[in-house]
Amino acid sequence: MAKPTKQRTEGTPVLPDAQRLACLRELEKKLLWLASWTIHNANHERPSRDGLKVGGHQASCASLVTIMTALYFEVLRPQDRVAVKPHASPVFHAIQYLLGNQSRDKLERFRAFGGAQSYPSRTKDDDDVDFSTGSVGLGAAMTTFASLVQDYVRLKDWAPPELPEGRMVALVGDAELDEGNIYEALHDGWKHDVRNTWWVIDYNRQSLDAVVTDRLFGQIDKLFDSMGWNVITLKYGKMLQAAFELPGGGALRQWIDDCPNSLYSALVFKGGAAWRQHLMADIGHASGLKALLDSHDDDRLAALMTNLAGQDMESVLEAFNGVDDDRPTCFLAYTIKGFGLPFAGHKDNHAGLMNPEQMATFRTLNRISEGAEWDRFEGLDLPAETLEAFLDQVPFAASGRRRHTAARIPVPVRLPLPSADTMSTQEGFGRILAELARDDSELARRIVTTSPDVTVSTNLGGWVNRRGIFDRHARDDVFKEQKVVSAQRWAMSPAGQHIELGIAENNLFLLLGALGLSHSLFGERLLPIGTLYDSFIQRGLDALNYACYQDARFIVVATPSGITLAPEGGAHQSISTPLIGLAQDGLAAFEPAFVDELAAILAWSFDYLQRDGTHRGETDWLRDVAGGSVYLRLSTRPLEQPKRSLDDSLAGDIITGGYWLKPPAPGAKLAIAYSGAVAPEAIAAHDAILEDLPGAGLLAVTSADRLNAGWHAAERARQSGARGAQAPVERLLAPLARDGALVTVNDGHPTALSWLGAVLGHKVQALGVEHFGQSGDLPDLYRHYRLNQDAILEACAAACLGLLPGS
Ligand SMILES: Cc1ncc(C[n+]2csc(CCOP(=O)(O)OP(=O)(O)O)c2C)c(N)n1
Ligand SMILES: [Mg+2]
Repeated sequence: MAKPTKQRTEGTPVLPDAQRLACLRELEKKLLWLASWTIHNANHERPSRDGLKVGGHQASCASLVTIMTALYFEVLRPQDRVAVKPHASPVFHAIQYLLGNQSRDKLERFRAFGGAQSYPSRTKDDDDVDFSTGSVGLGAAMTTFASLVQDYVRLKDWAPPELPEGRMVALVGDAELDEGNIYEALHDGWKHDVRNTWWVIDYNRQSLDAVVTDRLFGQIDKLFDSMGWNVITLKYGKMLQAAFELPGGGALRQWIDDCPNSLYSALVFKGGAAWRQHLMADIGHASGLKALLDSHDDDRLAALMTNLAGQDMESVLEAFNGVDDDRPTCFLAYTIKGFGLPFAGHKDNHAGLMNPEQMATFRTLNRISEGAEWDRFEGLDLPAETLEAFLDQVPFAASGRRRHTAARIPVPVRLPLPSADTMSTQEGFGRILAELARDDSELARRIVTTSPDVTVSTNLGGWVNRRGIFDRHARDDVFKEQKVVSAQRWAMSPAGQHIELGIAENNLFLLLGALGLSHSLFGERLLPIGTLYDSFIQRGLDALNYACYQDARFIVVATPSGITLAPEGGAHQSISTPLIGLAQDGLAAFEPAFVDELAAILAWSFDYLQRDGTHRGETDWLRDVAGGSVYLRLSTRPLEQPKRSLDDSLAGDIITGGYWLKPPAPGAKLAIAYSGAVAPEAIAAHDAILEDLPGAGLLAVTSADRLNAGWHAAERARQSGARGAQAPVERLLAPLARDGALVTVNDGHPTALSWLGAVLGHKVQALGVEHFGQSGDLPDLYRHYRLNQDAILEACAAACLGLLPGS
């Protein structure tokens, strides 16, 4: 469905074909050496201090060396972005080493502290990784969404003029296609008419444990074709193609086509004599076959039979250079895992490492002398100057650093505050965004929202009605045209600012990841907001983790949440998400109770998303200098709103993570701490206690995550000698008597707040939800799960009586 458009004219190779090919073949050889040596060095040459195997994947690297040589040294342009198959990381680092962007020191410390990372990492490596990879399947999917984001930015005419349209390229292990997220991404990609995306499948027919099912290629072919992709199969290399033209060649081709993957792999491992024996036994009677085989000695026969197009430089270049349109394209590249290494084709080769003897043989083969292992051109046939000159003209490296930056979008200190006596945080969120949508500000223009089919039910409708839905093509709202009354106006156009996704939550987080890297990938800042039901965060959790790991910047609004979602019941009622909020790195989690708190948090979040300072260590308690993403856990429970106007100090406390809604008297023996939608129960219980304990405090925890982070940071700082360090939560709890008690209450796992007792050593009675919810109304559910006023009072009584086990 994507319309092909001719797009690249630049980058015509400067060298004659034969010379170019010769250089590429030399570099291909060098990459295989360097990748293998990097892993060998880490495992055998570097002293081990802990007895752990260091690991690395020499066979997986060998599988992709030809393809990566062709891509990086000829085909790619600086504007292209690549997700490299995770276990081909050493090949990537070696490429950057040859291009002068990676140091020898980092290669020598591959998989060691501060060295090149085991799997390419945007944040931990410094040699220009475009997309981190590691959890298989996610890198590939990420390219699809990055391509969508590229279109979003370009269709708004924002793209910097000097930055041409790029291709989003994924180098994908064939077993990665087992991951369900691949299919979800293809499906949503199809809906969005994705283009400029290449997936190169390293079809070595091996995974970690095993050889893959026979004839998988047929499935792959059909699948990509059905999703509107162009499929280019690279099966036979030039040598085999030539052999097929000889007498007996037809039979040979048929034999290979029919050969089960396992047998092919086993014969690859066994070598020339085994090939000959098998071929003779199976098709020796075919006319011309024996002569064809006899014209090859064992080594040459092995070379012929393993001449697959994915590892044949000419075939690979032909395939890549032959594409001149923007259709999404899948290259199904036949390869051999471990090609060129002693365990080529062996089914157990995934984590296999060459032993020192095998490495010595490999070294001889590569003509590498002792001490010259890291020399860039040692052992190659072409002179170093020729190769150096070739590397100097590599188009991919032409413009130096490929990461971009974007100016900050100004954010007002306060956002418009919806007025209503009673409101839920979810409704407040929708109204704040709808109000922003009226605005002609840069902030409003740069916000992009997305949701996996829960746009309306998470209250984004108002925003979408004003800002429209993004689509590469203008599409009318048929319901509106037909005068069917609806509150939702869903016209689509390139100007729209909401990207509607199918239900797959994985795709939501991958899209947020891509949108949240727009400033770095495409030089244009976006402020992405994604909404989903809180319980379904877990459905997309790995993609959320993946987005955070790349340091993408976004706001995820999860609503509704907890058993407060009362009638919906059961597994829709999230329990553990507050703990995800606490533990997920790169994500500041908030659970406000009131809409004025939410407005303050949102305003801060838009700024926090854009920060990029260097984390200052333990004195930067909350990592506020470096910035990050934000998770808001909201609710549909309408709450009476406090009548107050937030001053800067209170707004600051809300961002820090908590404030005293009712401050305790100095030396108070009791305080109730609550988060989110259970505020009315906490407030009522607190009121009731005041008769007996007039000094009791009521602590509103807006971000358990940030309070907790600050506490741990302060502890670490004191351990390291900064004796005066004090965390915000320590300051907050300081007025309470040391032998006082805390009752904590939240609609989620109680551990999210119960740690508060450990800060200064207060006894804790923790209320929360530990078991699956069920349908009901709030009185029944809060009673059953012990979140109601009575339960809080009982907990307060137990706390004051100091009830301990056995007492
Ligand atoms: C989500 C996830 N599950 C499991 C793994 C562990 N793992 C790493 S590589 C691999 C097999 C990959 O096979 P393939 O994609 O075909 O790559 P090849 O090494 O054959 O090129 C597995 C299971 C992982 N990295 N990520
Ligand atoms: Mg494989």
